[in-house]
Amino acid sequence: MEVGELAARAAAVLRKNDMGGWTRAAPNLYPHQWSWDSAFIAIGLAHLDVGRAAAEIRSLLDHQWKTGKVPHIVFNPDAPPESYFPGPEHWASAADSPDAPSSPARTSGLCQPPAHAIAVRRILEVAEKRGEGVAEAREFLREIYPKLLAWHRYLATARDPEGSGLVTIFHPWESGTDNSPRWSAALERVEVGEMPDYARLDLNYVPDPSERPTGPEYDRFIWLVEVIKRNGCNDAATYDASPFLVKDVLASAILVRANEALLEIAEVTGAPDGDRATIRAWIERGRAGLDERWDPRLKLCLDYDLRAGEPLRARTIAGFAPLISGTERPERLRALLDALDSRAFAGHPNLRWPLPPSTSPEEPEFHPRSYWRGPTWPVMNWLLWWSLIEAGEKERAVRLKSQGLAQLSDGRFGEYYEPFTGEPLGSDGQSWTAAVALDWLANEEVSEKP
Ligand code: 9WN
Repeated sequence: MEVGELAARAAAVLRKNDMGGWTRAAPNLYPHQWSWDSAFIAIGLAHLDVGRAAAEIRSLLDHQWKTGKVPHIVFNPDAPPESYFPGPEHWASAADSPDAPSSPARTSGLCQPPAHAIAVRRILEVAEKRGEGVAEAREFLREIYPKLLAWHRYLATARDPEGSGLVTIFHPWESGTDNSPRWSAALERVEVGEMPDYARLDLNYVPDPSERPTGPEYDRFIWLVEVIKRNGCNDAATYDASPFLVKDVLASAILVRANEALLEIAEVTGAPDGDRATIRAWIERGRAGLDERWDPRLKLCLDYDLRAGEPLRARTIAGFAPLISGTERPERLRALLDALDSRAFAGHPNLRWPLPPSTSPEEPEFHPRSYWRGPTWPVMNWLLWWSLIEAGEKERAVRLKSQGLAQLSDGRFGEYYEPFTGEPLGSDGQSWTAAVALDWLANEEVSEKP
């Protein structure tokens, strides 16, 4: 498909999923607003309408918790109860928490990787590049800065009481890579207790169950929600009680870059020097924390299970965390690029396009159709493309982008793709897939009005 047509189709996906100031993650499978999806969606929207891109982040942050937490889902009050599980009824206790937001729409009690400051800075960058909406974007940065600062402070404190620089998560959903083998060993240690029966709804929309997490995985997901609810969605109590307590290197790497973006936002908005010193310290601590989780044999970074006191050894896309955070060690960058090119990832000879699968095809738990266990995710390709540019690896970045666009050239904007056949899987018309396509295409000097 010609690039102008692809951009027009991507814009149409975002228009169709626009619920009036916020965007559902997918037309049927995900009828609510998801946290990190919104960040990528805002990046795509910036090319169509700066005000609308700002509204996407604003509407999410309107539901920020009093602790600073940005919820992983803001529920659509108009979505029928049978559309998504666990929905607002299941999360009713989150609304009862003294920390919950006073906004009328309900939220989940979890959070997701903090890509939002990266998106906010990009809204200004795109406005400046296009010479449109610059004043509006700057005004938005001023408005949103305190909320972003509170969000990052929450992650640096409530989610890192050890001061390790790494984000702790209480649930695989908080990683955004739900059924990844990253979490297998930690999840196996979780014993599912007594809980009410539940009915999954995701398989109503994705008829091939092999594309979604399994029943035993879902039991653990729902049990961990139960534990968090029984602890009143209180961070300290959940920290003590949750059988799943891990340091997430991907979220931590995104936080490092988000803090860099926040530092620039602080400059633009003239924030106090004290804030800037705090943010700089968070960046330093984040990079140091990731250094500690480096595995020289795998040439990847590994998550860490706080309950078992051991690293979680799985070769997944999250292992590229130091590439995403940026590293001051040239030899580490070299090792990461070697790992990326190797047959364990984008160099595997049977791939439809040389794009890194979410889990290495050489990993025993690899499954080419199963969600985060193998399929290629366009949003991850975007993150790696952007990280390669930040690392000064322009040629590689250009190659990755052109392969990433080739993958999307059928205009279906799948949620994820079978890495060997290129078949789109999960939901079609996935908002963040369309959004990253728009950002890539805009870098090809193509833009579309909504
Ligand atoms: C649970 C919305 C979200 C993404 C996640 C992805 C998937 C939800 C689900 O969809 O997770 O949060 O029900 O499977 O794993 O990354 O944010 O697109």
